Amino acid sequence: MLPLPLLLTLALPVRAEPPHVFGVRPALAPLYTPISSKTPPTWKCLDGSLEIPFSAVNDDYCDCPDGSDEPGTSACPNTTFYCRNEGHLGAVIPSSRVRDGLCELECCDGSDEPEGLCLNKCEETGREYREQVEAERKLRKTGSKIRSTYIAHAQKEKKRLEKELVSIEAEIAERQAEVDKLKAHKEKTESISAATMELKKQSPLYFSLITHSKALKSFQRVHKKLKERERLLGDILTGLRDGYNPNYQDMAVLEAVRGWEAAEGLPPKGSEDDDVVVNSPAEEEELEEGAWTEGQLEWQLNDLINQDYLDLLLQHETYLESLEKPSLLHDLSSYIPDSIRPQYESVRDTLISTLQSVGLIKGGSNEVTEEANRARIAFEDAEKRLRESSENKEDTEQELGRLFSAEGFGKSGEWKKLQDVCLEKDTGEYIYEVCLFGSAKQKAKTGSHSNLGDFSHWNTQFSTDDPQYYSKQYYTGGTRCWNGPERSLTLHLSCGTENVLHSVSEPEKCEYHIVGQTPALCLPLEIEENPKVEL
Ligand code: MAN
Repeated sequence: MLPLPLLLTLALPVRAEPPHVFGVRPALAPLYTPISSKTPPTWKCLDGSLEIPFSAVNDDYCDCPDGSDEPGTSACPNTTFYCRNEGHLGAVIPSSRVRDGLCELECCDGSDEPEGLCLNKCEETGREYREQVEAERKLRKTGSKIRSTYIAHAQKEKKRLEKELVSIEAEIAERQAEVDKLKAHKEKTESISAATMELKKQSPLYFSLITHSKALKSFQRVHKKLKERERLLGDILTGLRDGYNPNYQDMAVLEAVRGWEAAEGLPPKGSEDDDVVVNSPAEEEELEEGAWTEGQLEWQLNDLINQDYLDLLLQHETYLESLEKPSLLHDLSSYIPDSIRPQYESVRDTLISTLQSVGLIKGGSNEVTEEANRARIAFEDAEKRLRESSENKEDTEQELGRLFSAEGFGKSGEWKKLQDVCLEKDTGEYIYEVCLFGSAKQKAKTGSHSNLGDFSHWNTQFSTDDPQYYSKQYYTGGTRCWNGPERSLTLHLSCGTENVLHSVSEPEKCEYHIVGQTPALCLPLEIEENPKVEL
């Protein structure tokens, strides 16, 4: 144990205040009170493990296991030293930096080194610090006023969106009712139409058309088979004609070959040009007017067979009806004044369709089907309108949800005002454009531009309660860099009275950093962001 207490400064006892022990932060000062009942006075290590003479505190020898007896020296490892920095703010440094011959920046009073080694710069440092704090305070005061207008904007937006939601919900209810009504109408007309169609199918004309179609199909099948068989026989006879030996004088074979040659218009085998078709009997055949050629039979028969005969029947009925005289109900419209004709026609159509549905009057050809079609289209249109309203509702709900969410526009909605606000910075070579919460671009003066990405997230390294969370915006998924990653941008923001971009850098290829300011980050003065000094 060193005999002389080092750097132990006892303050004059003013109103029983605890002595000031060198290197002890003010909050812990009361714990360094000597036990005066003992002679000489003693002191207990802060962990309570040892009682040592008070003179052993700060004697540059480490007595306590927790190092608490040497707050003003570097004798104990892993302890801290407090410099009072009068005129400025007190600071805490590791004890290992005490009396190491270097003037610590944090200790502007030079108390970490023996007297005379370091100048006391606390007055100047304190003044500069206070000026800086004052400037920041003013900035924050002005900025936070602007920020509060942003918050007010978000609240207005909330009200607007809530109102919009109510009206969308009313619209949905209305459109849903319309869909239900039109659905019922559609189903009714469809069932009437289906029954009517069944009746129409009983028509002898339709029946005959279907029979014709079936017969044609059968002919087509048989024709196909015969063609195949003809091709096969042709191959056999051609083979026989090419390969038979005339020297055998086999009359049956000779007859077959000559017969084949005649049918195909081929010259007798053995003559010159015996491959050339001279006279095809098929080509000679003359077609009746309107008769189909073999090619037409091959290619167009299917179309005829697959025709929609029901549709044909309906067309036929329409044609017949066009020849008939219009009914009294239809005819009456020519006597109706123009001003009320639309109302009249609407009432008339409803009446006609009701009378038709109960069988009191004959439905015009296709009218039932057309009505069913109209009902289906009206129903589908109404359904589309309902879908649009539902999507609109979803979007509005999403917008509302994002408005006051930490991951969206902030818990107070302070960022909403800046949605799609575009800021620019001209660096000479490029103009950088950031549309907040939208996308970022690097625009070349030549007119071309590269996408630097879309807003993706805040600074998720911090919790949403930490103001640092909102100090960075990440834009990702931009245009891919040649031989490199997709372009991306980190926007570093701090409190300022304007929304502005100050500087741009590209520390890694195609990874851009932009530094800017915004009032959205100016918290009101009463909210302390980061208490600088622990007392
Ligand atoms: C362009 C710009 C640059 C980028 C290179 C990468 O010139 O987008 O910022 O570094 O492409 O090839």
